[in-house]
Amino acid sequence: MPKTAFKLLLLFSFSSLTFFAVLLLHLKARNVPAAVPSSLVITRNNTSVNILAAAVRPNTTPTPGRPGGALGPCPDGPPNLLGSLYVEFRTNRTLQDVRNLVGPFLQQGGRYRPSSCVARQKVAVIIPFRNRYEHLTHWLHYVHPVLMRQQLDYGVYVINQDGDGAFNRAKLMNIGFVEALIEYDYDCFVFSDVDLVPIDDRNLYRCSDHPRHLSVAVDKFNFILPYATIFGGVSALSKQQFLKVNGFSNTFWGWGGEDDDMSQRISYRRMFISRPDSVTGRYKMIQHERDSHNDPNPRRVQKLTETYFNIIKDGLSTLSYTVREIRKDLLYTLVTVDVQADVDPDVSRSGLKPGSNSYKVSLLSPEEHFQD
Ligand code: UDH
Ligand code: NGS
Repeated sequence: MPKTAFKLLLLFSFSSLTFFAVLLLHLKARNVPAAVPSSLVITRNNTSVNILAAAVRPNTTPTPGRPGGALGPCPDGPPNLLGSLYVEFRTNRTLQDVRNLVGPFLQQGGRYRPSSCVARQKVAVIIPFRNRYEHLTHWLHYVHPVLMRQQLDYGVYVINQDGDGAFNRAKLMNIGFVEALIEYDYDCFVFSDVDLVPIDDRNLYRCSDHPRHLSVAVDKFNFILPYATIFGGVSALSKQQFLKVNGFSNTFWGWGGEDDDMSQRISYRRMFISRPDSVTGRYKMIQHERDSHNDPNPRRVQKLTETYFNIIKDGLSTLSYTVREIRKDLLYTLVTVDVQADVDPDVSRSGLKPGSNSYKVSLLSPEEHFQD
């Protein structure tokens, strides 16, 4: 081989190697697992709040049940589980029926903790919500007893989007995380659609080493996981895991994609999705038509190509909302919020309705809602 050609080949190999080394270093630098922040400022009611500061929590945190001082920890495997459950939605049960049935075991706000042992985890169950009281009634009827048998120290938070603007499931869940944390020192957050009821109580509403997808086998999908990375429906993240991914994106308006965005956040932060097996992870979904103001977001697929660059720019760290009302029912805490659809440029980009906050249908109480 002539000397010049050899030199050229050497130069080419060297520059290629340098290029790939730099590229690798660059990707690695962007992809380092983020440290969990020690302070996190969000905007709540136009005021900056550091939600990780202990001072945020009132001294009088509700502590339902007997004082836990003398009690031992609950067993890792709750002893009173039933396994497979019978679930039926074709009944005209009312919220009052459910209050009568499970209310005696609960503290105001849908709070519970076992009286015979100290729960292994403090779990906030967060439900993104608007105008689905009938579904909520079924959910409360079936899920409260499951959570009690699972011996959790838990609270149920229904995060109700005020007004008729484009629905934002993910932002409501971020708000639920903050509102629950302001109230009590939760260490695990289960995010659940209101229309999904587990039909096996061995599916523990707890957090594990990695973010957990719980609604693995839904009747609507013939009890088959529709795709490997799905993270929608019901999922659980510990406080640390949720902080590590900066929560959900706030900018998915309308239906679809926000759960896939979270799934990508998890993998970009070097975590995996854990799941129960497909028998334990069975769910029944309450059938329904598409809600108004929750049309598929036409930008959702494009947005998923941007997750990587948006994790730190869009999430808990940029969360801003206004609390309209906090109402304590015996069965749940209802937090009605303005998610500020009218000031988010992503809403108009999506072509969805910014909506108004003067349309107060979502502020109707369940009783009012059921009146003909
Ligand atoms: N949600 C509400 N109110 C709304 C929209 C959504 O409470 O107006 C909440 C609720 O917790 C629900 C979750 O957001 O379970 C997810 O929304 P969804 O149930 O609309 O999403 P899903 O993917 O259904 O289950 C999409 C519409 C399917 C139409 C099928 C027509 N046959
Ligand atoms: C995917 C959506 C997810 C959704 C999943 C299941 O296509 O947000 O379907 O939806 N992703 C995108 O649209 C990018 S379901 O059939 O349960 O309504 O969760």
